[in-house]
Amino acid sequence: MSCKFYRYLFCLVIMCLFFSGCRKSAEKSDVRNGNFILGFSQIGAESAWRMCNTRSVQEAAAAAEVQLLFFNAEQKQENQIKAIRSLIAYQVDVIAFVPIVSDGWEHVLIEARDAGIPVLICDREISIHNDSLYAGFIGTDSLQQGRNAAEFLLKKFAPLESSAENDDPDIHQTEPYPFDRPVRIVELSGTEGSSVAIKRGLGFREVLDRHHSVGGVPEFEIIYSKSGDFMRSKGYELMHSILDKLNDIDVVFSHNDSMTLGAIDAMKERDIKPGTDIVIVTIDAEQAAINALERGEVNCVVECNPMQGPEILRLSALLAAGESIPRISYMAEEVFSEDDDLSHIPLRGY
Ligand code: GYE
Repeated sequence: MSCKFYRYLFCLVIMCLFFSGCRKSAEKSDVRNGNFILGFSQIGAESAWRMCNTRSVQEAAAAAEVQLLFFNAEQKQENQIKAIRSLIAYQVDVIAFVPIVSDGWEHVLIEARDAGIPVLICDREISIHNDSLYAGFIGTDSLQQGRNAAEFLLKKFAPLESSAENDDPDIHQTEPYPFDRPVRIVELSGTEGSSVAIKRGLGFREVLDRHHSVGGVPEFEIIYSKSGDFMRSKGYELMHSILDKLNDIDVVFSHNDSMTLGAIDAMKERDIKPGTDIVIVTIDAEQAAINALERGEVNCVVECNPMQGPEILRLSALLAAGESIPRISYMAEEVFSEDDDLSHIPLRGY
């Protein structure tokens, strides 16, 4: 066969590969009646919260009969960037993704913009110079979650006489606290560089820093902080290593329930009574954490709502139809603590 033939054959193969990987332009015309293709890049499956978040998106897409191209990045940002590039090549109508960390998204978002594909940021936030590169954010207010965690501690460690003055019988006071030293707090933080870990830590410190010692009420001191990557196994290992080197720990503030449950396992192995010997404040509100709250092993659970699927599909449908969406949409969330009537808490579903 001549060289010319093989050249034609090669071009033919490339053309078939390219068009087989891309949508037919005719399909694009369906987007206005809700038939669109949503590309979704998820972080992984590091916690019960994350797996519920994934189910929520998949179930919402199925209910809306929207074609979902779903990628699991297995905790790697480079896998998310590859997935987004594949979704651009496939010419999906909308790209939604959960940024595992805040930085490093500028280039791939420019590629999505140049391909004319709107992007919805979900759950965690990104920090980029040009925020016109994404259409909007739907997720949880992690700064407020950190604040809520600290507000509980201000109540928990308020001087006994002040709660007597408030006549608030529902405030569970610790035993008369040795007010001769600050309250010593250990922080199990989330994935380093993730917006949720950064903002939960900021919100927590902002409230504690506002509080100052009045009439002998102790300051609050974060004596140790380290990332457990939102994972139960790392929360367990971290708590054991902390207990090996630190004494007089009054509080564990954990950025998610998975790490908290691991930390509780470690405490129990050392005959430390979680929730009594060490006050525990945790974020997410998965069922296992609510159960621990009911057993008195946790003192406060700050809700972080993973059921974002319906909102993600609703906002994506607007984007697919060429509509604009709010820049920021927060999920509704509450705080559950030992001072509440826990019987009203609905089953969590995760
Ligand atoms: O708190 C944790 C998950 O990004 C808000 O990530 C989410 C966090 C959540 O692994 O359980």
